[in-house]
Amino acid sequence: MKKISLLALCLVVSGTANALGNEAFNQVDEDQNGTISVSEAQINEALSLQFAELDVNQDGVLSAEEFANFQS
Ligand SMILES: [Ca+2]
Repeated sequence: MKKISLLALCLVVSGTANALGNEAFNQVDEDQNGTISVSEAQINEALSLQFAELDVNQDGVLSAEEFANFQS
């Protein structure tokens, strides 16, 4: 629960600070493979709900660029 709260905070701040945005991305990208899968996105409800919309190229995973469009 503490981990999710910290993540939410990072996501809120990510709109104005790119470094923190990258930190949020790395936290969601649990296996650190550079993309966020559907299961990884489930750590954050808002992210999970927006997943299909954020996946612009429809490849089933979110890149850092696609994740940057996430609005928490
Ligand atoms: Ca990943």
